[in-house]
Amino acid sequence: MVTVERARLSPVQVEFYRNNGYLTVENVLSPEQLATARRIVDDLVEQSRGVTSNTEAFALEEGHSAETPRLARINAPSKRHPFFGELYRSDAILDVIEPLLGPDIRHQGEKLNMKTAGGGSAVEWHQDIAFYPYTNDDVLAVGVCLDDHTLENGCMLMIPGSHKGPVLDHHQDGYFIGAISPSREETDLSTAVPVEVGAGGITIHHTRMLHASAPNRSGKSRRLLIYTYAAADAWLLAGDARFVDLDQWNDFMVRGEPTVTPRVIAHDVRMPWPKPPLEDDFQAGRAIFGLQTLARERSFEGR
Ligand SMILES: O=C(O)CCC(=O)C(=O)O
Repeated sequence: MVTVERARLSPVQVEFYRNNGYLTVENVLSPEQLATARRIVDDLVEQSRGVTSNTEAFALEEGHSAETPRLARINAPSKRHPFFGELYRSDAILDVIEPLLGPDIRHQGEKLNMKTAGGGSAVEWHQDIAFYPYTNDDVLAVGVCLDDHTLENGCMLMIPGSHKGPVLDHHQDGYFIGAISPSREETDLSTAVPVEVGAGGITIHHTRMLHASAPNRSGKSRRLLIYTYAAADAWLLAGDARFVDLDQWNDFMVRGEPTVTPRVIAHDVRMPWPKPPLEDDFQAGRAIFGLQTLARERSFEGR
């Protein structure tokens, strides 16, 4: 039997995260977990052959057809297969992030960005906190790499240290479009670093990290399962469809104890409202893939 050593962060890695706002950790998934995740994703892509427009489960990529299924995103992966719920609750991931978030952790969101070979869409520059403002900023995203992530297949790009800067303007013509305008902002995007990780490894980025990714121009897929986690005392300021009552909210606790006394820190916040008149795309999970570009290409002035 092969024993897999569980990844834990060293003090140097924790300091790297605090200073730079991101981190990579290799070999977080066991080979068996990786193989299971890939098999389930392949099955879901098979199921998408019968789909001709965006659904609750699938955001379609350009060129999707029954013959050549191409997905931009699988929404809410744990609703598609329980494995993904087990994974976001697993010690394999929680042991890694506990030194960054503290002992009380809530799972806050999930998606699986597909970036298929030969054309998977770009993700424009944005900060996650612009979509989801909280009472404090102990919030991060874990990206579980189901393939090797390289510059060629569109790995994430990050601006080290940007998590210490302001929340930038993600609006255009008065609407929230989920992307900054590189020409408008003072941020120096030339300092971007590619975040390359092997399959089975994870990326971690702070909720204020400015990040993006290029299209996948390679012949290899780049699948990224994203789980968002928050310290239990970080409460959303802009609402959450899952927050129907306290019991349901607390069901998303994955470690430690819940609380009804949010920790409120002084930090700048922008609300992700109003949404542009592209509600179907937002609901279908295309708020990142494609929509950012679509939104930019349209003018919402006067609507
Ligand atoms: O898939 C990517 O490259 C990044 C995705 C991302 O930043 C997001 O979905 O918030």
